Amino acid sequence: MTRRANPNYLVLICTYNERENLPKLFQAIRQVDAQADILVVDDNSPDQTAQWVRQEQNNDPHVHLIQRTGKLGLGSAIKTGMQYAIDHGYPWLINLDGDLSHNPAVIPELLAKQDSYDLVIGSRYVPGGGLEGCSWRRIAVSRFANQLARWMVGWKIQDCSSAYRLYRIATLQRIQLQTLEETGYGFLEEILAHLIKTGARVTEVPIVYQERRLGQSKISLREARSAFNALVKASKIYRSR
Ligand SMILES: Nc1nc2c(ncn2[C@@H]2O[C@H](COP(=O)(O)OP(=O)(O)OP(=O)(O)O)[C@@H](O)[C@H]2O)c(=O)[nH]1
Ligand SMILES: [Mg+2]
Repeated sequence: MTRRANPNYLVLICTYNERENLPKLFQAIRQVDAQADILVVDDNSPDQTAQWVRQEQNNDPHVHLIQRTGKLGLGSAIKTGMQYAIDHGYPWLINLDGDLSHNPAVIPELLAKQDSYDLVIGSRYVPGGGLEGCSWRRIAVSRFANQLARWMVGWKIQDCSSAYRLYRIATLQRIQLQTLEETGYGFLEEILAHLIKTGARVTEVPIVYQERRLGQSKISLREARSAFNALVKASKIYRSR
C-alpha cells in the first residue's frame, strides 16, 4: 500500500449505490487534502460504485476499496472501516456519507479539535448548523429522534445520529468493536454510548447537511426501528456506568 510517511487520518465512505455522487465527493475531498487516504466500503452496489472506485485507484494510490458481498448495513460497513483504520495504524478516522450530504470542506474544522477531543461530531443542531433541501417531515423526524436520544440517554450532545464524525483510533481501541451488535444506522448511537462510557471527550462542530440530490435513500422503516432499539440499548449502557 502506498501511503504518506505519517498519514494522520483515513477518510471512510460507506456506499450503496453512490456511483453518481462519488466523483464530486472525491473532488471535494481532494480540494481539502490532495493526498488523504480514502477508503470506500461498498456493499456490491448494483450501480457499479466499486468499479468506479477501482478506476479511480488507477490514477490515485491513496484510494482504497473493500468490496463486501452484499448489503450488510451502514453500521457494519462503518465497523469494517474502523477495523481497517486500526489494522493499518491510522491515528484518526473521518467518516462521511457518500451522497454529498456531508461537505468535506468542514474536515479542517473537525481536525482543529484533535488536541482536546476523542470524538468530534459534525452537528446539524448546534448554532451555525442546519439542514438544507430537506422536507419538513425529514427535519421533524430527525429532530424528534435526537430530542428522544437526549431524554432517554441523558446526553448533552445535540446531534447523536450524525454519521459525520472524527474518531480518535486509540479511543476506539478501548471498546471492543466486535461486541457492538447494531448493523444499521443504530450503530451510530450504540458506539456513541460505548465511547461516552469509556470516558471519550466529545464535542460538536456545526455542519449544514445537504439533502441528497442524486441516488436513492437507503433508510427504511426497519432501519428506523433498529435505530430506536439501539437508543433503548444505549440508554441502558449509559445508565450502567
Ligand atoms: N456499505 C454500505 N453503505 C450503506 C448502506 N446503507 C447506507 N449506506 C451508505 O451510507 C450513507 C448514508 O446512507 P443514506 O441512504 O444517505 O442515509 P440517510 O442520509 O439517512 O438518508 P438519505 O440521505 O435520505 O438517503 C450513504 O453513503 C449510503 O450509500 C449499507 O448497507 N452498506
Ligand atoms: Mg444521505
